[in-house]
Amino acid sequence: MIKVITYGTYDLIHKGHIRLLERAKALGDYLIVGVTADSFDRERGKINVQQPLIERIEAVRATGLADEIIVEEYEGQKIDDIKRLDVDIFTVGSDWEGHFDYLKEFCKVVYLERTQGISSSEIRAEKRDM
Ligand code: C2G
Repeated sequence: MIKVITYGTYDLIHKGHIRLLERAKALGDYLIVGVTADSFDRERGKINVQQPLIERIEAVRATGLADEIIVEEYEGQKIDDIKRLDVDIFTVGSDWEGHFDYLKEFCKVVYLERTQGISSSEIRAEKRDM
């Protein structure tokens, strides 16, 4: 069984996120999605997140694409998760190209093309203008 892992905030879930999860799932047999804890997002400079962790987890669950959902709470957790969960493939969007190459020591790393023209920031801006 090929195990795939991917991570993200998944704020105001949109087509770009869903396309990413669909392609991540298609890379293997079992998809683990790491949803970032509110505190971890703040720590990494994401201060505009609209939905609390529980709502973002629920939105990922509702896609029906994740076989397992975990919470990402600290820098360096990816290595621990990959080892602990016996992951074969780590994947993330191409906006992160090169950034996670250090994980190649532990599993295969695949960057999937980011969907153009949609982002949580744009959705947040549209909501503000309404
Ligand atoms: N994504 C995409 N197309 C978009 C927007 C996002 O393919 N238009 C992808 C991102 O590349 C990422 C996933 O959807 O793989 C989740 O995106 P975010 O919620 O913005 O999460 P991010 O900040 O990219 O967190 O540890 C966290 C991870 O490193 C990624």
